[in-house]
Amino acid sequence: MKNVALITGITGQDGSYLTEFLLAKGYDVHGLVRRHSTLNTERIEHIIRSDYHKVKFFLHFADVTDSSNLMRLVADIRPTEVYNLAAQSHVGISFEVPEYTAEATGVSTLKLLEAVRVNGGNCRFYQASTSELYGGFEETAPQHEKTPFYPKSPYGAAKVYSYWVTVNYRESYDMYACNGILFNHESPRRGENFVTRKITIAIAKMLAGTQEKLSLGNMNAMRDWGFAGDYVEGMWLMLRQDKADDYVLATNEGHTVREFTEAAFAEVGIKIRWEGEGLLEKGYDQESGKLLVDVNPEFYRPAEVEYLLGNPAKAEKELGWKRTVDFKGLVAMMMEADMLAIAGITPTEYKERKK
Ligand code: NAP
Ligand code: F7E
Repeated sequence: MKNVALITGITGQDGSYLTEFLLAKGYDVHGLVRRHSTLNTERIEHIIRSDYHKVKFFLHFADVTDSSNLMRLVADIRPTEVYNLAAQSHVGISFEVPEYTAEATGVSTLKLLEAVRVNGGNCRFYQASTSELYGGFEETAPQHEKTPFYPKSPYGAAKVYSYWVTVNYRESYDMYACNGILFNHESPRRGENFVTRKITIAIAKMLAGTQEKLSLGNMNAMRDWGFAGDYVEGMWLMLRQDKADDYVLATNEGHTVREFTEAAFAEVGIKIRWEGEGLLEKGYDQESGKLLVDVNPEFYRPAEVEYLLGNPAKAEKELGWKRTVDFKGLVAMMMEADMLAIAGITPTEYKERKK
């Protein structure tokens, strides 16, 4: 039987890596794209321009809040695997647009599951669940598949709904439906307003002379950051098992936002000297004394998830999943990509600078 994947959120970070991964495995890939007034296909532009387009790779206009649209597309495409990656995925912004987040990140999962069920229910379903389910529950860190949920944002709450409705469809209708509970994963394709990419872009711009300083929110927040390319393989592995189940993907290595910032500056040869605390904390170039980092309360959230650290033991044992990029490798990859793209440096110049 032909492998046919349907990906919601194909224009996002994970959607783009997953598409490359599945096309390389010989899948037909169908992706749902929202209508925008500006171009939003930057991350998959290279695939649109490749020989795959309209042969093995197909795009369809859709919005995951529109159930009639989903119903029709599932009926037309007849996917063998569905990867539900679409979401309003920014935690901070979910406080600004809570109702829309509930629709796009929560109820839309029910709409897609229902579209699959009504159309026969016999394809495999991946739900993009998240470490934000755990939110404020730090006691048993590293968090794992059995850690209780305590979401701390409209985004987290919407994802809790999606998690449980996926389990519910598995148990009620015997559907092959899995939750991948993924801890933060990043890449040079990460959205520009997530903290890691915000940092690497800011440093590249500062070195190009087009930005003065980097302003951040809570620098004590700790995250378990992995590489997105590793995590999409985990999604696919979850759909290869005899029985559907839920799995954590993480690195079990935690770093604060401050440590990420230091590591990113270190990649371009700058050592940071920190002074002050909380809102008054500032980071200076140790050599020149120039102010490089400060804190702006604009980037604080009404409720913060302070500490996320994941235990991927179940995925490692049952799926054979293993991450290939560590924290230092991830920071280096992201910093280099933004230096080449933004600071206009050639790979040779970048290597020279790093010596
Ligand atoms: P992302 O870069 O923000 O991509 C989100 C995707 O969803 C984009 O393609 C976006 O389309 C699409 N989308 C949003 N609202 C939609 C709507 N109403 N209808 C149709 N499409 C819509 O997110 P990501 O980092 O790739 O993450 C993928 C999924 O994993 C998300 O569900 C996220 O919540 C979840 N997750 C991410 C992480 C992480 O660390 N990256 C960790 C755990 C879970 P546009 O391009 O049109 O905006
Ligand atoms: O924040 C702190 C912020 O926005 C990380 C999404 O993919 O991962 C992501 O959610 C931490 C938070 O990601 C700034 O307060 C400080 O503590 O990069 P982020 P996130 O909120 O962890 C999870 C797993 C998902 O599922 C989500 O979809 O960094 N922080 N200063 C800041 N964050 C941002 N964005 N901007 C700052 O200036």
